Amino acid sequence: KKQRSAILWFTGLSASGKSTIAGAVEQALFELGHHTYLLDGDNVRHGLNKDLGFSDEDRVENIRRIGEMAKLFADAGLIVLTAFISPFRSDRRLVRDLVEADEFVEVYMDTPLSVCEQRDPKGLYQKARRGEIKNFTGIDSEYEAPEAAEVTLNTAECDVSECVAQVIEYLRTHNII
Ligand code: GGZ
Repeated sequence: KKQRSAILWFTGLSASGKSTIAGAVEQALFELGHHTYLLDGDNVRHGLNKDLGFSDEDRVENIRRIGEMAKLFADAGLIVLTAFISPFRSDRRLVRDLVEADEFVEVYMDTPLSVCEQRDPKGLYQKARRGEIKNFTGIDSEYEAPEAAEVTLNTAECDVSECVAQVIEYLRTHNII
């Protein structure tokens, strides 16, 4: 049976668990025999998009390019996973409109800011609070939460395997896998 291509678009604050859950979902899909590709800061912001920073304008362009890239990988037949804050609703909408309606799965990491800030794995929230980093999402730059995400996860309440199961369940019930 041929797999359907799709874009699993993870969105949420820094330290909300996007990369962790996207990576674990990718592993689960691999074990089920699906072909996937994960786009995240490590392979995009350090490469193709290394000319972009964190102004509103640069974030818009970051997401635009990532969306176009995700579409290309989906055209190639892959299940694409993306893990970027993607803070603006209008940018996520533009990406959604690049592909068929049932090919775009928005996964909202609804982890509270207080939890993300407590985790602060790179000390970035602390720097942002001190004013050493400007335009930090959730502190002095807007995050517009999705209004109708296909999947909503809260890593403060669910562990990794529960979150993965929720995504896989969605993909199954919607005949994506
Ligand atoms: C938000 C920032 C910022 C600012 C650097 N605001 O937790 P991280 O470190 O590893 O992930 C964050 C990453 C966000 O990049 P994205 O490409 O996902 O952002 S966007 O979709 O808004 O374009 C964080 C780090 O970069 N970082 N400065 N000011 N996150």
